[in-house]
Amino acid sequence: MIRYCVPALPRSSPDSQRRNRRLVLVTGAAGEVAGHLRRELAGRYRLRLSDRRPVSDLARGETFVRADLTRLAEVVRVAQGVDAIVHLGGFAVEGPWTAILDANIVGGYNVYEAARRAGVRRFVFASSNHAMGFHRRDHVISEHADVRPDGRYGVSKVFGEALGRLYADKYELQVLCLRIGNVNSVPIDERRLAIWLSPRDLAQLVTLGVEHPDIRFEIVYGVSGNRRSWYDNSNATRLGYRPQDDSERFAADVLARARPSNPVAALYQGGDFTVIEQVINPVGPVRPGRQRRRAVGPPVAKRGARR
Ligand code: 15L
Repeated sequence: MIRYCVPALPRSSPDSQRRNRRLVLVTGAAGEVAGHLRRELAGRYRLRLSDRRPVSDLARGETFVRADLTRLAEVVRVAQGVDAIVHLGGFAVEGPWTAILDANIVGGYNVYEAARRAGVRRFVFASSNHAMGFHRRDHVISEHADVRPDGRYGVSKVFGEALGRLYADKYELQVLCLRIGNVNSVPIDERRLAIWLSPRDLAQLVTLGVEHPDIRFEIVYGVSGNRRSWYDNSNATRLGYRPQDDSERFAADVLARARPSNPVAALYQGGDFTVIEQVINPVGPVRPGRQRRRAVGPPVAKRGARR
């Protein structure tokens, strides 16, 4: 494996350089994570943004092409001519099976298959900490730990990683799976102190996936350099990841606001996802005139501790 370090982002450069920049397709471009990523990657790549919902605030170097991930032909069309795909699209929390099936299982397959049909060489897959959510918080896990999804959503992320392995082995797609914790400007609660991913650290990881010369198939944890992390992220370090942020500077504030939580959720890395059926995205946009609903679910059965 070649030692690699992400080159600094060129903030301004001549037109010729701008034209030569890699063209990167970002799915799920209307989402929150994409919003952070677009800001952080500004000037580094040309971005083709895609989503079912429109993205209207286009910056220089960005174009928008609408596509529905459940329609293969549409995804193949948006993947034409790109150097890399950053697949953020899909259903982003636990939810009804049909929604996850369409957006993440069918949609995930379509995006990998579109990469193959369009001859794209690089793929960054936004996996999730919820692929591993039934690991206990007092265990430190690496990318080699058994998958322990904490819901249908987590299962769909394991499926996306498995597709990545298949397309890497069979079609030589170069795949980086990021098991993303929680992307936000600041960590929002005690669990997120362990799994927080700052926007600039997200951008660094995505850049590794797009540019690292020697990636075949890799899984890393998408977290900042948090002192409270429950991940052994040495695979990311080996690839050259040098996180710039650590949630610890927010810890005192976050812990001062902490409320007692469900004891089962508090035991496992996946938190609430392990005990409730449908999770309202804690960092998602609130539509005007609508209150953010509290996540609800069936009564929680008492469980013993498990590995
Ligand atoms: C995820 O995978 C979700 O996409 C995100 O919205 C958060 O809920 C995050 O996990 C989390 O665990 O905080």
